[in-house]
Amino acid sequence: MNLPNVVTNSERSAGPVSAEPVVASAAFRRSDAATMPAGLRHDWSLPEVEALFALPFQDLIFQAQNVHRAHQAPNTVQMSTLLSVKTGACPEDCAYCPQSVRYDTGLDREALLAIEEVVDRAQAARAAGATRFCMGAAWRSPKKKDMQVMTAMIREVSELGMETCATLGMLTREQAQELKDAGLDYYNHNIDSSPEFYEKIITTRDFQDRLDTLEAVREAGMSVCCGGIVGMGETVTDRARMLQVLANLPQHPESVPINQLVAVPGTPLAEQAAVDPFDFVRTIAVARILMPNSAVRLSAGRESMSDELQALAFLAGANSIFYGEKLLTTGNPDVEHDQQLLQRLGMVTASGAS
Ligand code: SAM
Ligand code: DTB
Ligand code: SF4
Repeated sequence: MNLPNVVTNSERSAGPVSAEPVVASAAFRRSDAATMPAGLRHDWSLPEVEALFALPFQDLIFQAQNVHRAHQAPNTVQMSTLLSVKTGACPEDCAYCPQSVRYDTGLDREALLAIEEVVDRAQAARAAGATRFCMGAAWRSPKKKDMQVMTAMIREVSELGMETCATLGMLTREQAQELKDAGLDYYNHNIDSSPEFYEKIITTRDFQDRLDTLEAVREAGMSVCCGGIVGMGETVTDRARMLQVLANLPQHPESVPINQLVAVPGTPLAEQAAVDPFDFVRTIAVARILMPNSAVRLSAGRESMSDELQALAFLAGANSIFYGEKLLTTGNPDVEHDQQLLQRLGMVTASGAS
């Protein structure tokens, strides 16, 4: 797949923009969401995207909020809970990642978890209000024996009535189809940054490998979760390029996680200076404008963000979070704190809880 600029028929479907109050669970179905009469765009030029980044902050947020209100249920957040089902000892060299075998981050490697334990954790996540359960594994790509366990695991989590997501590294077409057949709804595979910056942070695979897996996931009929990381030392142009690539895919990812780098001691990016919070929010706002029907997820890094900054990210168009005390190996805000925050902001979750 080489970044074509095609609008798919499913994305052309126009519909009325609802101004009704929100019943979150129904309103969040993006397939029902209204699209602009002209359809979604897949032909963004880099100067156009850079021009959005260059807008005065308030103009950008205003534009993002307008797009958000026209395409998404306002005041609503979708919550996914993550679980690392296989931790550490990954052969890849992603400079941001505490799970790479190449960096001494003090992380204990763990074997693939037992299916019963994963199902217990998924049940607990559902009880706490998560609607999607995302299983992550520190693999370059899954092996045959891994696929046998993962497909059985996905079947069981799916039977709980939750949406399922997995992030297991690169997939062949056959593997993508096997996961789909097991009931997997979403596959997370991030492009992480611009094609140009990518080789500065990862040398063990290339950007095209990521695009090939994304294409395999699409062909198998799964929803795509694909985003990246802000704060690795990339330029604003790199951020614009990353979002341009995502928006110009044949179909926008249904879910776009925007992670703020969690600078983990022992990784090559441990000493990376923190990103300006307004620049982080700008990235969310531009993602919202470019991909109006997608869920934009305020992802890693929330533990170090103030409530006010998170509120600003929601105002800029974020409408999804990772929910639960842990991401994969690093911390995330307490469930109680998140529930309080949503309540203080008058936000409801996709499951209808406040
Ligand atoms: N091994 C699989 C892969 O790389 O595709 C799946 C797991 S990997 C940990 C999933 C994503 O987590 C990465 O693509 C990256 O975007 C994000 N991530 C990993 N470490 C991070 C960090 N320290 N800060 C922010 N995001 C991070
Ligand atoms: C994504 O974009 N972010 C999540 C999920 N997809 C798999 C992972 C964040 C990981 C942060 C570092 C850690 O906890 O290990
Ligand atoms: Fe491995 Fe994924 Fe971490 Fe890269 S991001 S080192 S592929 S677990």
